[in-house]
Amino acid sequence: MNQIIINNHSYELNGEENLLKVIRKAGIELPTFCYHSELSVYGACRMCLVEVEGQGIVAACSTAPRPGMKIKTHTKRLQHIRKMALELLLANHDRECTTCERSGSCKLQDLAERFGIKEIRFGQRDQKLPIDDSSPSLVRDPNKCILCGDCVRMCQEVQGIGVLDFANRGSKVMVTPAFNKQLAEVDCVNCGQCASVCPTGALVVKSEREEVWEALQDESKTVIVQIAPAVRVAIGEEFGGKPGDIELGKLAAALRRLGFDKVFDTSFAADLTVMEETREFIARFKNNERLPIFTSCCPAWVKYAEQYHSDLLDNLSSCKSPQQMFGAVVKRFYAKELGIEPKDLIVVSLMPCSAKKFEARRKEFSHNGVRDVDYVLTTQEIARMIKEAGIIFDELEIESLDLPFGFATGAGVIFGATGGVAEAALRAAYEMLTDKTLEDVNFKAVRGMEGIKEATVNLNGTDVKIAVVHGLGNVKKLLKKIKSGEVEYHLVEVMACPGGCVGGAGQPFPNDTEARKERAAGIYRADRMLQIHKSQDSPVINEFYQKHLAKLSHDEIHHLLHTNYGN
Ligand code: HC1
Ligand code: SF4
Repeated sequence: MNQIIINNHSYELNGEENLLKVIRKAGIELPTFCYHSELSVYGACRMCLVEVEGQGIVAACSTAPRPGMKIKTHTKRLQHIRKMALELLLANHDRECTTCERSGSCKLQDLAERFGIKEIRFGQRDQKLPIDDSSPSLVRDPNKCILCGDCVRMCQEVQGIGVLDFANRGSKVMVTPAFNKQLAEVDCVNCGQCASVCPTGALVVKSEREEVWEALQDESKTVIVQIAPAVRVAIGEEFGGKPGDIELGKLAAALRRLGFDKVFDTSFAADLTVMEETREFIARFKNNERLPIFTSCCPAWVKYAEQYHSDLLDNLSSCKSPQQMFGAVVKRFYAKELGIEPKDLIVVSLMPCSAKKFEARRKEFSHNGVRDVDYVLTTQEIARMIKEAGIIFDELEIESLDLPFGFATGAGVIFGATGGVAEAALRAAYEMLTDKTLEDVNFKAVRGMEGIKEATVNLNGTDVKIAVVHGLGNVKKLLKKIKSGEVEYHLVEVMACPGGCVGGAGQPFPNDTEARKERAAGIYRADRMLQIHKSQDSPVINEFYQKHLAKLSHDEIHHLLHTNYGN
């Protein structure tokens, strides 16, 4: 007898740790603001209240299920309490929904509609709190905060940083960085994971849509776009598709209709990164020098290392990220080919990530006041632009990307999922070290959603020890072990966001564990569908080396494709 009764129907318990999970499995979408399966249970929003016979009203998220429990989920009393809670939240909340970045994906707006809230019986807070616009990646609007604490727990528990917290008492309680500082003044690494769990518009990724619209309408500019690996497996979600659907062809068609002159692929630059990073790794591996080498393509991780582990900066790969390699390469060679000044070639990136906006603004990536990457749009932002232009995404015929920088191998595409950068490097390292052809390109030990993965791969008789870590909280744990000598590796792939780039803060909502898994599966499907799986086999990469890089000195190549963080 392992049954539970929900609204007079019987359901089997199956080890669920709280009532909310049982009720959702029974097909009832109990509302909640503060429950996320990957965060600790807070139980503060009081939206998931249920009536348990003999026990009264309890929060489903923080109540363990017991066999024989009799539960009601939508009695008149519960409906009344939920409506009241919503009205109180709305009374304390900025209600300018039409101009809010989260309009259409806001949980508060959604529940107000679902519960038929037509009027709010409590007066609205009159004092407007200042908006924090200081960060290159995020905007924080405390007027829209409902104090669910999701951002606080995400930053603390999953990312291990803890720059956000509750401050003040009573009616003045608010979420803020310490001492009421601005986000840009504290140790925020711009990962945006706080915005990914924010149910309202209190924390959002900063928009650059206006700047891109302007560039697209400026006849004196050539505007090109690079598409990051993880965008292709998530953009479809904005148009009714499922996480993991590969929609690169429709996206290319939509981008041309928006007015982009050329549509290229960041994965081309990821192939270039593989070549550079693997050579760097092999040289250091052979000399047993500055090991482990840490990947450096994730800008939130780079900032994290700069802030907390300056002693490890020498161990970071000197490679620029693919986003920045792409920008550097096209501003130097492609602008010349087109016969235009680099400032008239506008490079837009489509990224799953909020930290890429910060990366594009780093001083290392501007020359004479011209940025290598001019603007960064997230997956959500480009979807909004497509909708704004009235383009019916579903009805588009798929189109190919432009050559040469629209050509990528599977190795460049798998960068988008945790483990992909390490796997792409292994596909190259094996052949560079052994001079043999790698037959099976699948290094499955580095795939999957486990927070810290380890693998030992035998290359030419030598064991290469690899770790793959994602989510900064896991990074913190792993670095502690590395520094204490408890574990030793030759190569460590680090991504700040859970799941790697597929889980970046610019991805569509919900950006949860399930969605990340499906998007990662889409990334590996995309690899299988491509003809070439190794960066070193790319004819475009090989031609690029011959045509452009062969003419440059070692120093010039270094300046173009590499950098030095923390200086
Ligand atoms: Fe990523 Fe990367 S994989 S960092 O996650 O190295 O954002 O997708 O574009 O630059 O290629 C992000 C993704 C992305 C870079 C590549
Ligand atoms: Fe914390 Fe990342 Fe949000 Fe910054 S962006 S406050 S580091 S979760």
